[in-house]
Amino acid sequence: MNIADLTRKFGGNGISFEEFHNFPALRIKNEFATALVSLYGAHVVEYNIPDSAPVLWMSEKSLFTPGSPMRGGVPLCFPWFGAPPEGKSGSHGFVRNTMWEISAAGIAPGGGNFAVFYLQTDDFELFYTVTVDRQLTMSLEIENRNVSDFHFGGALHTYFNISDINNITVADLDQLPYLDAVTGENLIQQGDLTISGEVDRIFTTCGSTRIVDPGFKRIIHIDKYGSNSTVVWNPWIEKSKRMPDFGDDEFNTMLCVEAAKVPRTGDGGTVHSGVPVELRQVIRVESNC
Ligand code: TA6
Repeated sequence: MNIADLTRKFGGNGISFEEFHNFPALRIKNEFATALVSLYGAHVVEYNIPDSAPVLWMSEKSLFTPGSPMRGGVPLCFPWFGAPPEGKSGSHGFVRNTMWEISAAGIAPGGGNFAVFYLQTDDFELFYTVTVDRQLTMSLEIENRNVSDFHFGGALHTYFNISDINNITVADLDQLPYLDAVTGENLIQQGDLTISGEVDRIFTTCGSTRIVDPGFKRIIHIDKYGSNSTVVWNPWIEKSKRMPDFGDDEFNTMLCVEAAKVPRTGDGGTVHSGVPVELRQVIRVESNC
């Protein structure tokens, strides 16, 4: 469906459509915030609130081509997290490299706006609801199209825009167990997490996390539902250089904090026939001058 048809069907009341690097994208703009969601990957590429720096980060070297994931915003990792299973290809699944449809969009209960993105395969149906009001809520509902159980991994792989990687802390992880995916060690977090090298940690927790950013005078609250794994990732210097869609110095202003389902650490997802499963992340920005 082209932008004119999308506009006719879903536009109005804070919802409009525009092109984002050759893909149609849905824009939500209301009293609380503005957000942009590409139909390619149902990928939230922008989330801005008044009087604050952009909340999400996008690499200046990101690809915007069919078959390649975008480097930034909120890539949807599904139906696997990380390396592909036997006989499959592509890191983090394929739904982020696929065109989605829109099934609904409008005014959300209590104000703000929502949009529902839809994708169906032989094995599953996905309903991804993005709601923009005083916070950004991203809810992925997974339905099993077959009788036998469907097992998955996944993540709302959120790239946050930060003022300076040397000056932020990630709070509420103290004493939590984590797999250090850089070293392969299973460790316990000591105090708030600060970043001074490559960090790729899968924390076992169903709890909330905060990014405390004095440079932007804000705290980003990250709540979640349906996940017992929180991934924190910054590639630092050497890995940044190895990624062609990532600027060598861009690690300084980004941090991934992700609500995830990670089979590798015992938190794989299972969808029984007729019983939908939800993975949700809620982002709320608190300005602290
Ligand atoms: O979420 C952390 C991670 O799994 C890292 O290991 C790193 O590979 C990152 O995802 C980016 O993955 P991608 O496939 O998007 O390049």
